[in-house]
Amino acid sequence: MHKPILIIGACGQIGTELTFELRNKYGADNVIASDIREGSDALMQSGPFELLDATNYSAIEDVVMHYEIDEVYLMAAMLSATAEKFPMRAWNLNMNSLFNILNLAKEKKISKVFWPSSIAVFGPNTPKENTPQSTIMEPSTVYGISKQSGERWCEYYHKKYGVDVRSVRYPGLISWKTMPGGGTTDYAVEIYHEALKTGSYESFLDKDTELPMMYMDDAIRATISLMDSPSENIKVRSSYNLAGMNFTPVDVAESIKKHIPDFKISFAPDFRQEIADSWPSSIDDSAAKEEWGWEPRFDLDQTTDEMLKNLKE
Ligand code: AKB
Repeated sequence: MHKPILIIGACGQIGTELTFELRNKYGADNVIASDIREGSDALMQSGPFELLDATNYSAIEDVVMHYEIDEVYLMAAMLSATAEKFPMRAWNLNMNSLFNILNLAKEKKISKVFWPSSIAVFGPNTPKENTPQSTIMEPSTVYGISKQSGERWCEYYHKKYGVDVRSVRYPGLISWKTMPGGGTTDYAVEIYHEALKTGSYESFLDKDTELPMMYMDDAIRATISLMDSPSENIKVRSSYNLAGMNFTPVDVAESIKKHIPDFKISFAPDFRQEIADSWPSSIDDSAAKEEWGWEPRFDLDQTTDEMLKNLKE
């Protein structure tokens, strides 16, 4: 039987789906969901839940001891667009939560950690096309700075203290179960909701802004597969590049038009354009493919099919 797992930030976009999937795989009682607020009824009713502040070390330690937690997935974070508005709050949340979990692992109170990084670790001086695993990283956003620092700390805790920490650099994630909150890639979820509701969408990113994206099922599969891989296969202890598909707002609109021919898109770029312009447009994820067998399954048209079908229901 798998040892108990704690998910911190379980009510967010990734956390919700990760909780369902891990509960399916390891049994509901083995997966403790936690967040600073309660989540959807479906999530709250699917297994144990604790209200938990990711920045409160002793509260996390109490939950870890109480449930005899072995693995922690730390999904709580402030995303790129919101972090530009609240830089110090973002820094405190994104860094203190990570230190809390790394220190619990250093003290051998837990044995494995998953922590999400992001394509935001890259910056305007990074090669934009097929961005390599190791390259220039000069993030120009608060969120990107916190994720890049986090990566350095993960690698440091692994090398110095033997902490088994694993991470991927998520691209923009597209899902129908939970809305994203405060990200720059959120347009790629909103557009499907608006296509069904009003038949049109005003994009806050410009028409030819190409970004790396991924359907949530692929992201969850990547996360669990990385955590299931033998430790010796995991050579990268900062964070792995992870790619699914790349597209622009126009590409999504064209894909939606195959189902809703009258769909209209317009463009009104706001402050998030500058953030998007500093990020890669495509990612080289060969290290993840070679070291732990990563392979994406969903392209843009398959994502559109899934999104429209499920949102309609
Ligand atoms: C964001 O837009 O901030 C996130 C991310 C790419 O990490 N979706």
